[in-house]
Amino acid sequence: MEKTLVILKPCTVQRGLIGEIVSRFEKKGLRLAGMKMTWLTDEILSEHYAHLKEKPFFQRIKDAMSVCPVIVCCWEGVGAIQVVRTLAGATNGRNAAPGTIRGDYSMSVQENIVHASDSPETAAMELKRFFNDTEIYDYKLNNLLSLYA
Ligand code: YYY
Ligand code: MG
Repeated sequence: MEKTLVILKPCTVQRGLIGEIVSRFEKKGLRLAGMKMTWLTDEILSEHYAHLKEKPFFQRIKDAMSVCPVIVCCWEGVGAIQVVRTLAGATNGRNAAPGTIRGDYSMSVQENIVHASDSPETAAMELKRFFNDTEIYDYKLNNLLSLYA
């Protein structure tokens, strides 16, 4: 089953939207395989945004990503990487379609609520970057058992 990395960015923590955004992924039917709060360092952000290091906004996004702790999540499901990208919506919140996370909660390109891995290769790399193997949990979702056992 496919796994992908989502980061709930500092803007999401600051605005009190953690629960609402996690709820979007839960309601869609993705399985939460890992989750933690962590304060991202300049070092890990330089690695994470290495593909943008020539951009004029490189330092600005690293600063924005480290104003407070973030929530890193591993979501699992069939085609989870693309499913999560579709739920997230276009990078710029002003262009993102209504109904997407960014479309519903963001008016900004930088403060756009979530990071989501964009391919199987980056998902594998990014999950390794933010989680140890022991922090990713394999368990079955069984709604009836959870309700009545
Ligand atoms: O994958 P996604 O987050 O949709 O966009 P990327 O092109 O990978 O850019 C990463 C991150 O950089 C974006 O979520 C906001 C920020 N950013 C920005 O602040 N200004 C831009 N013009 C482009 C991207
Ligand atoms: Mg990206």
